[in-house]
Amino acid sequence: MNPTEIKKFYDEKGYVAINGFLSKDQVEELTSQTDRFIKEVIPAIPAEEVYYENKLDQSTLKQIQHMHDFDPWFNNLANSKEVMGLAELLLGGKAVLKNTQYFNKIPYQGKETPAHQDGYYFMIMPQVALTMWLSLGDADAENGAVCYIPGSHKKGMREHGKTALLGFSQGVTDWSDEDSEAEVQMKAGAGDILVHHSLTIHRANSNNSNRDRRAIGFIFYGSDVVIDEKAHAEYKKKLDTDLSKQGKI
Ligand SMILES: O=C(O)CCC(=O)C(=O)O
Repeated sequence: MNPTEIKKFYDEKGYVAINGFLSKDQVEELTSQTDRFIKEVIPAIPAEEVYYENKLDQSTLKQIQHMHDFDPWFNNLANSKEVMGLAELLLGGKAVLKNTQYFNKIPYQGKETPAHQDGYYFMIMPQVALTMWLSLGDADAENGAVCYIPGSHKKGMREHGKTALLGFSQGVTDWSDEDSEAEVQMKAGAGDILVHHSLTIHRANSNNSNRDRRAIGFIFYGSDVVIDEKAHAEYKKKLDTDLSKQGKI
C-alpha cells in the first residue's frame, strides 16, 4: 500500500497493518536492543514502569512503559522519520510521542488482553491519538495475536470496567456476539506493524503456545489534544496503589 492507501484504510477501518515495516536486519537490531534494555536498563528504572506476570520471577516480564524516557536508542527509534512519519500521516498533522512500550505474552502464562479502547485510558479531547504495535516475532491465533473490530473507532467510547489483568486494568463491559462476529485477528510476522485509532476496540487471547509473543508499542497524540491532567493523575495514583497492594509492582 502507498501512503494514500494506508491513510484511507486507517480512516475507514480504524486500524491498518503494514507488513515488512522493518527489514530483517532492523528486526535483529530491535530485538538485540530490546534484550539489552531488559538486561541493563530495567534494573535502573522505577519499579512501576515494569510489569511481571509474577513479580518474584523476572522471566515472567510482561510490559515496560516509557522506554524512550530511559534510553536514547529507543528515543531515537520512536522519533525516527519512519515511526514519527507514519504517526503524522495517520493523525493528519503533528504528532506528540507519549509512550514507548514493550509487550510480551510469555509461553503458556501470558494472559489475555481484555477488549478495550486505548482512549479510555488516555483521557483526552478530542480522541486524536493512535497506538502502533511493532511485532518482534510471529503473532497468531495460538499465541495471542491482536484482534480489532473494524469501524469501531466511529462509534464513540464504550462502557469500561475494572479487570484483574495487570497492564490492562480496564475492559469493555458490554461485549456482544456482534462484536465477536465482527472482529478480525491480525496475524503478524517479525517487522510487521499494526496501527490503531484510540477509539478502535481491540483485544487478544492468552498465549497457549510454547512461543513468546513480543512487540514494541508506540503511542502518539495529535498536537492539539487536551489532556485532563487531574483525572489522569488520579487514575495513575489509584492504579499504582492497587498494583502495589496486589504485590504486582
Ligand atoms: O499486546 C497486546 O496484546 C495488546 C496491546 C494493546 O492493547 C495496545 O497496544 O493498545
